[in-house]
Amino acid sequence: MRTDLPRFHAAAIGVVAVGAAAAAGHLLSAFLGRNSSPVVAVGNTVAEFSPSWLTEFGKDTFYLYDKLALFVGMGVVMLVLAAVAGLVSRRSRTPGLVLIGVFGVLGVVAVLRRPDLGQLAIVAPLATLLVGCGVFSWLHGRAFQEEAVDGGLSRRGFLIAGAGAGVAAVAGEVIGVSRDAEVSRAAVGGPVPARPAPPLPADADFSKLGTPTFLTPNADFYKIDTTLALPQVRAEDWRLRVHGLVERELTFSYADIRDRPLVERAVTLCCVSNEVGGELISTATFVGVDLRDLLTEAGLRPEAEQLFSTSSDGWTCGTPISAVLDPSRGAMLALGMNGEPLPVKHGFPARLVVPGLYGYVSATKWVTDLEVTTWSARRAYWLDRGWSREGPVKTQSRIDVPKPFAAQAAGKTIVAGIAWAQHTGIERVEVRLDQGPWQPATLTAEVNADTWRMWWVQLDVPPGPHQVYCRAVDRSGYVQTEDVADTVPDGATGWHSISITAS
Ligand SMILES: Nc1nc2c(c(=O)[nH]1)N[C@H]1C(S)=C(S)[C@@H](COP(=O)(O)O)O[C@H]1N2
Ligand SMILES: [Mo]
Repeated sequence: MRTDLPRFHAAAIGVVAVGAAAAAGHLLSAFLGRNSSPVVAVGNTVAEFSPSWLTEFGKDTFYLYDKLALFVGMGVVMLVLAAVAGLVSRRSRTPGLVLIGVFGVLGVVAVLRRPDLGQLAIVAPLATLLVGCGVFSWLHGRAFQEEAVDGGLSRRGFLIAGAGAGVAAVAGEVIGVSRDAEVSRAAVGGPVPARPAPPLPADADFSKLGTPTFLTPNADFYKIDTTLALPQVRAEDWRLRVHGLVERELTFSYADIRDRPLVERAVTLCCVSNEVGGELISTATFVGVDLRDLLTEAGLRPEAEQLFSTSSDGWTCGTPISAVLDPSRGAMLALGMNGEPLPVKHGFPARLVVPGLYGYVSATKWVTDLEVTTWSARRAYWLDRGWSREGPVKTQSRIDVPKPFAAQAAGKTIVAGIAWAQHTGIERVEVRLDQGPWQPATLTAEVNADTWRMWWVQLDVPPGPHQVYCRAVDRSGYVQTEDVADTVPDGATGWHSISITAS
């Protein structure tokens, strides 16, 4: 009779046990809050503690798939560690149990660190810990019995544990996604503005020429955030606390905000990570209340410098109080977007929108806490990762038509695109063929200074290869600079240009 397990068999026991453990936690997280899934919580913690060079590398290398890359990387590490737990247990189950116990405790700690979970959430990683140790012990025991009988693999045990894990993981994903915030979102209905935005002029875009539509459909609106699993905040559970350098602390429920007279404004949001010519810009009508009113009701103290906002998942953002109070800017606490409640991925139940500032210093999604404070007292999330404290949106323009490297017929050619200078407004856009003169483009009607404008121009293009450039001039008289700046620390600059070949 053998006294130790074959290597492959031992490793497989570790892998199946850890897989079943992770799946069990994931299934429970569907009921306890998505972020209580130990795998998600460990991923969040890894992302949080990663040095900024690593997260920047991840973003540069994997672009919008950096989170997927993180999960795949975690999966590989888990697989290896699980196999190791099996391999060190070829004789006795104790070493593997200890290792799995240690992973389990790390999962518990990662979930405990989440700021957005109730106390019950601890059940998910505890289940992971128990299932991991239990399945490991069980498979290990069976393996020894069966080894004694025929020296073969414990196929039935693997089948049961493996199938159970698969079903639990898929069910956890499906149930988790379908519950929570989506249900609540469907129940609240679209917030109705007492002061709707003025109707859009008929010529608000040149989408027939290939520019974006003036309003970006919610499904196409660019999305940027640090979360791995979308925060699931139900409107009925949501509270907004206003505190810090104020005369009186205030707390609002969803109904408190929704029942106030709501205002609707069209605003173009833009990400500081948007490269010249990039796609991280979109426009929507937002419905909400003036942030200024909430702060005024709380009574601002004169030392106030920064509105420090926190989301349900612990992301933080610092906005200058001056921008929040500026009546011409219309900073909002928004509940609605393009006639619907905010989509979950855009911050349901509530987010901040402050026209003229990049999202990372203004647009907190799933916002639950507003602290009025000073710059020195609080440092927001991206500040310690190389981005600057203030982020006014830089005046920019982009060519959308023709597409780069398009083969063109020589002769009259339509060039069209977008330009933006939120809070200042676009004065004009100019387009240049190679080193020729700048030619003024035709602009769409201005909806308001906080939204993008579309433009088009007709160029006479001789045969051969060409470069087409555009630049915007804003209402302050500023001419968009040719100087190229990286997105870090406060937004890219430079002219967008495309190569075309006419024949
Ligand atoms: N809670 C939370 N809010 C957030 C972020 C985040 O990571 N977490 N990212 C900000 C950034 S960098 C941008 S550009 C905008 C993007 O908003 P959108 O995803 O609705 O387009 O959200 C902002 N609000
Ligand atoms: Mo951003």
